[in-house]
Amino acid sequence: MADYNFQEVEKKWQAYWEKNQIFNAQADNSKPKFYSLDMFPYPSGAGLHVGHPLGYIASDIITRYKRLQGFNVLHPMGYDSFGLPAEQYAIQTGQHPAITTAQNINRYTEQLKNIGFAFDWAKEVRTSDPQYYKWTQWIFMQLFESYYDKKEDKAKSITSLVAVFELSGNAEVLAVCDEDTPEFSAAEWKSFSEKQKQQLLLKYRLTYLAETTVNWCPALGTVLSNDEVKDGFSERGGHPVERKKMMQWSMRITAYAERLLQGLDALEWSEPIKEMQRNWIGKSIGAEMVFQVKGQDKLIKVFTTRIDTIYGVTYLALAPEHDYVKDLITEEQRATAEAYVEVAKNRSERDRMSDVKTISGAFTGSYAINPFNGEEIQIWIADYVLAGYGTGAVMAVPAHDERDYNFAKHFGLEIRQVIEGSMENGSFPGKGGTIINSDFISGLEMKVAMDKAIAFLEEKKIGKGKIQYRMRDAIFTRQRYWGEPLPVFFKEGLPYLIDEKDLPLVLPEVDKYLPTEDGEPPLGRAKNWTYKTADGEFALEKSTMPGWAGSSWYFFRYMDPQNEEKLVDPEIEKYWGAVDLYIGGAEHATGHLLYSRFWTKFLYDIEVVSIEEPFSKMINQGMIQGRSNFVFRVKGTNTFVSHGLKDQFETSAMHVDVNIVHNDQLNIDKFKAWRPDLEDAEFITEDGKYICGAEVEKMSKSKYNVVNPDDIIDRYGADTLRMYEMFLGPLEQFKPWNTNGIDGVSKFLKKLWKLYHDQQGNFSVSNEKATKEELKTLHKTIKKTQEDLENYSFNTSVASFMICVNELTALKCNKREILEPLAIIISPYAPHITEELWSMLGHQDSIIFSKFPEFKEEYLVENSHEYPISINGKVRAKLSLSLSLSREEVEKTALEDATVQKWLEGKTPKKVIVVPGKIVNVVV
Ligand code: ANZ
Repeated sequence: MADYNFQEVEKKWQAYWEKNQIFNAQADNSKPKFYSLDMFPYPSGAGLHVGHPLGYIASDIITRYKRLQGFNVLHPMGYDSFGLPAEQYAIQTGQHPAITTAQNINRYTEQLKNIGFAFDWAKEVRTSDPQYYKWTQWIFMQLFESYYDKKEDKAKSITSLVAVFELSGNAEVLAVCDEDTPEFSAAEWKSFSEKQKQQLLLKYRLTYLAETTVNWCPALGTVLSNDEVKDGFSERGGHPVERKKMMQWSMRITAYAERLLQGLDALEWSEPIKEMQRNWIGKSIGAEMVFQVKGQDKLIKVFTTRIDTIYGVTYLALAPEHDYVKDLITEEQRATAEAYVEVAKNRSERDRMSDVKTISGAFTGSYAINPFNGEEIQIWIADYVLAGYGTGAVMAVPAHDERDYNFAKHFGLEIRQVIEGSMENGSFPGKGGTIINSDFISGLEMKVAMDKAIAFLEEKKIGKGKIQYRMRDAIFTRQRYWGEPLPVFFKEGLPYLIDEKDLPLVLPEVDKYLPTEDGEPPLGRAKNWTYKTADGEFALEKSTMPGWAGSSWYFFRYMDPQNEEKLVDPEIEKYWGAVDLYIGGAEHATGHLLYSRFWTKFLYDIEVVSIEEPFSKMINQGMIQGRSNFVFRVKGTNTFVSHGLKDQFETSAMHVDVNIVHNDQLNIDKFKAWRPDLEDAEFITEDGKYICGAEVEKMSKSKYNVVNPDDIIDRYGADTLRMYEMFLGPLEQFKPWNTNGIDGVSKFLKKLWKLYHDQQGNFSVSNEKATKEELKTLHKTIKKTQEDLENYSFNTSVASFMICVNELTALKCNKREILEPLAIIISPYAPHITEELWSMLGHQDSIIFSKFPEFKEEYLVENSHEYPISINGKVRAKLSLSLSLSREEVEKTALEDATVQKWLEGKTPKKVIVVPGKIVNVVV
C-alpha cells in the first residue's frame, strides 16, 4: 500500500465498530463508570453543518480516553424530535411531521456515523417515539398526583394530602399552593362536592390547570415560555408576542426554587451559567406588609427588601393592572388617572420596564396610612411597578431607591432620607431632601434593623418576613400538533388523568396541522379524541406538551431505553448515576438546564431515581462562525475584480458560496456554473488567480458560508475533520471556520502514516530498543496529552502531536516501542487511522481495548550535562558527562581530556573547582 487511503480505511472501521457493537455499554459494578452526554440535536431539515459536531468531537475524545483508562463509558446519542420547524413545514406542505422527522433523523445519523463517533447507538432515544413519550406522559401523571410539602421539603403524594384534609383540614398543612387557597376544616372538606374537592386539589398539584397570563404568539398560534421570547418576539420566526389570560397547564417549579438555587453551588459549571440561573430564580429576602387605605375598607399589601427604610416612605405606588386601582381613583383624579391607566395597559411590561426615559404615572387621589408613624401618604399608579412581581404594589422610598427617586423628582413628591445603620449599604447617592432619624431603627445594622421592623409587623399583625422568588411557574402547554399529548380528559370541566395502562396516549391523526375554525388547537380536528371510562366518554386535552418536556429527562432513558415496565431500572440508574460530563450550548441556561434539574429533583423525591442533580460537570462549547467569501462586481457590469485590485474600480461585494473557494481562491469554472446569471461573467485576476475577500459572520444559508461536514470528509477524511475542529482553538471559544489551515492537519496524518512505513510505502516497524531521545519525545507527548485531556484543552494536544511526529520523523524512528503507544495516544482524536495502524501492528482487538500508556518521568530527566571547562577564567572546552559521576570522577575525566591537556601545556593545575551539574574551573 502506498499513500494512506482514508476513504477505504474509515469506512472499514466504522463498519467494524458497528458490527461488533464496540461501544455498547452495560452497567458493570466491577468497573468505574463514566457517563458522557451531549445535548441531543433537534433534527432539522438542513442537516448538520461543521459547527454542530464540535462539542460531540470533544466529548468523543474524552470518552475514548476514559475507555483507554479502564472506565466503563456510556456515550449515547438521540433526537429531540418534537418541535416547531417540522410542524411549520407540515403546514406548508401537508407532509406528516413524523415522516419529515424520520427523514431528517436518518440524514443526521448518517452524518454522525461518518464522523466516526463512539456512540452507543443501541441506546438511541427519540422524544417523538410513543415508547419514549409514554414515560414523559407518565412523569406528567406523577406530577399531577403530587404536591410539595414544605415541612419535609419534598414532593409527596396527593393521596397523603387528602388524608390530612380528612383528618384536620388544611390549617396545619405547610405546602406550596396557590395564593388564593382558602382555609377549610376537616368537616368542611368532607362536605365539599367532588368537583369542589378537585378544584381545591388543583391548587396544590405540581402540575395544574389555571388561568394564567401567558405569552401568546398569534402568528404561531401558540403560547410560548419566557425563554422562548426574546425582546417581545418569538425566538423561532421572530413574530410579535402579546400578553393574554388563558387557561393553561403549569408546572409548579417555584416549589423547587430554593433547592434549585442551593444545588448550584456544588455543580462544576461555568460561573456565568450558574449566575444566570441564580438571577432567573431571583431570590429576594424581605418583608410583606399592609397599608390601610384612608377612609376605605382596603389593605394594600407591598413587598419590600428594605423594611428598614419604612420611615422614608413618602408614597405608595401600584401597578396599573392592580385590582384596587379602579376603587382608589377619586372623582377629582378620574380624568387624568383613567386616561393614564388606559395607555399603560396597552404597553407591555417589558416596554414599560425597559423605557427608563419616559416616567409615567398618576395620582389616584387616595391616601394610605403608614402604620409605623400614622402618617398619611399619597397612593400613585406607576409604570415601573410590575403586576406580576411581589404584590404588584410598592412602598416608595425615593431617597433610597433609584426608580422611586426618579418618579418622585418627576412628579415633585417628597424625598426623605433615613439615617440608620444601613446607610453605607446603599442609600441612593443623588438623594437630597429632608433627613429623618427614625425612632428605633437608627444606628443599627441593616439586618438587625430589618429584624426589628419585622418583629413589629408581626406583633401588630400587619406583615411578616417574606422570601420572594422572581421565577414563575412554568407554562406547560402549547396549542400545537407536534408534541406529546397530555394524558388528561375532562369531566364536568375538570381535568382527570387517564388510566396508566392506557399509556402511551398516541398523537392522533388530523387533516391539517392548523387550529380549528373556532380557534381550538390542531388536536381539535382529530376524530374521536375522547376517553372512555365506566362513567361515559369524555373529551381529551387538546393542547400538547412544550418542547422542553421530552428533553427534561432523556438522560435517564438512555441508560435503559427498551424498558417497558419502568422509566429506568433502579439498579441500572444507580450504576450510571449523574452525567459526569455534559457538553452543549450555553443558550439553554434558563430553559432546558433548569427544567432538567427540576424534574430530576422531583423524580428523586418520588424515589424513581437516586440522584438530585443530573449534570455534575458541564462545558459549553463556543459557536463555530462562518467565514464568508466575497467577490467584487464592477458596478453596472458582469465583471468581477480580484480582491487586491478592487480599489481601482467602483465595486459592490457579493457573497459567494464558500464551497467553490479554496484558500480564498475562487474556482472560476464552478463560479460560472453556480448561477445562470454568472455564466458569462468576466474576471480581472491577479497573476491569473481570482482572490476573494473574506469576513467572519454567523454560519447561515443566506450567507453561503455553510460548510457541510460530509464535504470535508469526502475531501480529507473524518480524522482530519475531527482533529481540525479541535485545532481551531479552545473548545469554549467562539471561532471562525477557516479551512485555510486544514491542509496542515491532513499532511500531519500522512506524516504519521509514513512513520510506520518505509520509503517504498511498505509497512515497516522494527523491534529494536528505542533510544533515549525517542523515548523522551514519546513521554513528553504522553504527559502533555494527558494534562490537556484532564483540562479539556484539545487544541494544544493536536499541536503537541504535530511536534512529536516531526521529531520522530527527524530521528527516523520506526520502533514498535515508540509507535505502539503513539498510536494509542492519538487514537481518541483520529480513531480510524490509528485503528488501522494498530491492526497492522498485529493486534486482533480494537485499539479502544488497549491501555493509555503510562507516563514515565525518568525519560524526561536529563542524565548528562555538558560541562564547560574553564581554564584561568576562559572556557576552553566542553565535555558531556554523566550526572551520576562524583566530583572526583568529573575532575579526573576533565583533566584527562585531550583539549584540556593541550591548554594545560603539561603544567599541574593549582586548583580545580567542580560545581556538579554546572561547570569545571581550572586554575594553573
Ligand atoms: C422599599 C425599598 C427601599 C425598596 C429601598 C428597595 C430599596 P428585588 O430585589 O428585585 O426583589 N418592588 C417590589 N415589588 C415590585 C414590583 N411589583 N414592581 C417593581 N418594583 C417592586 O426588589 C424588591 C424591591 O423592588 C422592593 O423593595 C420594592 O422596593 C420594589 F431603599 O421597597 B423596595
